[in-house]
Amino acid sequence: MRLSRSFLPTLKENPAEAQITSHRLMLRAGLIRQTSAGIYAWLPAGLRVLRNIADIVRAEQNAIGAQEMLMPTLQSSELWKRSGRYDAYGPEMLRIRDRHERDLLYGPTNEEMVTDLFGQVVKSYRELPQVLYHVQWKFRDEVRPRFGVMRGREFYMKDAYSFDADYDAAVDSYRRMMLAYLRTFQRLGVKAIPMVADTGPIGGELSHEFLVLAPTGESGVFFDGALEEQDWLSEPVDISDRTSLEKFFRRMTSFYAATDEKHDEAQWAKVPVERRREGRGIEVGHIFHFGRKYTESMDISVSGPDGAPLFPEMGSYGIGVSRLVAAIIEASHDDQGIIWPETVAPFAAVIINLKNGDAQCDEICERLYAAAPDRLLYDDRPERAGVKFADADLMGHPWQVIVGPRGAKAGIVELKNRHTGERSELDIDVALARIGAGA
Ligand code: 5CA
Repeated sequence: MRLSRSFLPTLKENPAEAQITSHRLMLRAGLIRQTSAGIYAWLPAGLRVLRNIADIVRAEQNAIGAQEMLMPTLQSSELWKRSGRYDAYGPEMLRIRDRHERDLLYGPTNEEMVTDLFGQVVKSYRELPQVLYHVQWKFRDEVRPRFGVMRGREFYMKDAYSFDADYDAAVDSYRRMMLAYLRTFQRLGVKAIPMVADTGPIGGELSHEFLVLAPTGESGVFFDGALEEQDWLSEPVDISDRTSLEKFFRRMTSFYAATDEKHDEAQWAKVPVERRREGRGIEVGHIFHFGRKYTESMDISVSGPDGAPLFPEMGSYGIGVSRLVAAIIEASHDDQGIIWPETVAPFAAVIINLKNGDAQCDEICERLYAAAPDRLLYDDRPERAGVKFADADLMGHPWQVIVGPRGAKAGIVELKNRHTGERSELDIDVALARIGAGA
């Protein structure tokens, strides 16, 4: 994308309405704009980040055999009356009436709808397990939407739902999902710590939250620092084998981690002092096992091995995709701006032309840009170098390729790494290879 023609409105000043860093930086870097309270438009750069996150989430869901579908945002009230949650959900649910006086709602979550669809399709226990997911907008009429997309009213969520024949199989599904989550967050470049959690209005008895550490987080957290050092991507787990899943889960849960609601001083005391980590965290994911709560209340069964009706055991598994954009920024920024992990960055690199109109600079920049125009941002604006550097740091591109007249004569560009601040002078092709845009 050429910056001179793009819709990437950066702001020099801090917007007055933004109280936390991620909200300020998301507005200043031109990622989002508020359209009404707690509701945001995603501008081109913001949408790129949102998509990159969702794609990694999808890849790890698919890797454990979850199947993607897409359910609508509007749901019939009838579905929610069957589970008993239509009244129970309260004022957070946005209720809508259509021209035929039918009651609809904007989905805050999808347990009812997915259970109903499952019941229409799956007839026998032999077809289990099934894990279904979608990535879709949700709406919760929060009393106090705040901190930008961190606590919005409309937000983007991946929600998955598992259906199993019995409790043990449901626990396997839960553990597979736990692994998928750990791998997802690691690939996203954030440390999200799994913690035993309360189940709240979703219900159920087994639940973990995933929290990203940040001083602005809403929950107090206590955990064993060893959890931050684990490499879940190379954890040897055979996801089709119960014993292997159990071994992984035992190892993971052997490290102490709890939010202030569940904190246990006696267990905490057993964590070696030098490994104790205390702070605040942002909830970016939440997984639940709740058994037959919905299949029974909605009367959805399949035929069991003995021919009698069997009510599948369920779990539901959420990731706050739009909240993650903010959480990643909270965890990865400096005074100059955002520092995107490479896997989620809107652009792999920005090309900074220090002298627009200089034949050699222009030629080199065009050549660099042509290598991957979809993934590179070319700052071709007739601005001062200082403005370009400041915007590049603010937007947080992992790499800056700086092209000035002196280097251009020798076919050399400067490469700056946003994360480490390291600079090196390189041949054009070497620089392209370094930013992952080489031939
Ligand atoms: N049905 C279950 C799991 S699919 C569920 O809805 N879980 S949840 O309520 O915990 O939401 C899942 C994730 O969505 C949360 O962990 C959080 O990251 C995100 N989320 C929840 N509310 C908001 C909100 N108001 N703004 C932004 N993200 C939110």
